[in-house]
Amino acid sequence: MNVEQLFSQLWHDYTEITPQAEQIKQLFAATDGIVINDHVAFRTFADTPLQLDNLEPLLLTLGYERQDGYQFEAKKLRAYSFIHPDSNIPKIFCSELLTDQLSRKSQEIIARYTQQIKPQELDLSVFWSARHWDMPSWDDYQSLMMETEYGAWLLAIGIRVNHFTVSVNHLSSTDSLGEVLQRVKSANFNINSVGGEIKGSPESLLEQGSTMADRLALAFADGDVHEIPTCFYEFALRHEDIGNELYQGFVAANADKIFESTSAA
Ligand code: OOG
Ligand code: NI
Repeated sequence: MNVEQLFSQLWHDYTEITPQAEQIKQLFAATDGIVINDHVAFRTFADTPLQLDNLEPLLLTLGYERQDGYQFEAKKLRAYSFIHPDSNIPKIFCSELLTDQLSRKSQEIIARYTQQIKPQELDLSVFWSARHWDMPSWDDYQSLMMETEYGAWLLAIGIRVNHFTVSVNHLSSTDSLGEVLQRVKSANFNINSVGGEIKGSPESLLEQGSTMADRLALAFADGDVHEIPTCFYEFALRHEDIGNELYQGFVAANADKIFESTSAA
């Protein structure tokens, strides 16, 4: 599978539970033609066969290079970003939940599910493999939600793309992230306003905004059906660094707030 086929598979998997992304993409395609993807993101559980260190080699095989590492102490996450030497290929942001830092109760809940992950030789299909464990009970989901929204999300959704990202730099109709977000709002989609709708500034070289995740009714293990957040769509505007190159990195302070796009509010 080449990188192009991978991203087409990922888009298919993502839009299946994130119909807003296809609608918003069409909105911009209508005025801008082609919509370029800046990056995608994945989430996983540390200390399992699906941990970040086991996913990384799959990306390296595709020619990606590890770009940087990030810590999110309050959220108990760590992450790596990956960049491809071919600048037309989207970047990848991959985080993992450091479960050993959670309360014993949360650790026990997560372990009951992650113990079901089979030891396996991973291939690229892991990136759209979703849950490797039974659907959680609503009780477990809610209990986890009180301590780690990321953990609850990951337990219900599993390993699959968490968001695609419109590259605002490549839009022909505007060079303003504020205008982009306004247009998305006018089409009746909710924007993540944690810390302000625009995360970052021209000075930090990366401005980002995102929708609030779509919501999908899912049947939990006890048979109850509940609507929960799935995935969201992001918009990124990159600025030139001192070498007059568009900054290609991520900004941890922005990311910390983008994570909140899957929270319920
Ligand atoms: C990833 C959040 C970070 C970015 O662009 O900084 C991110 C996530 O929600 O899993 O995507
Ligand atoms: Ni992102």
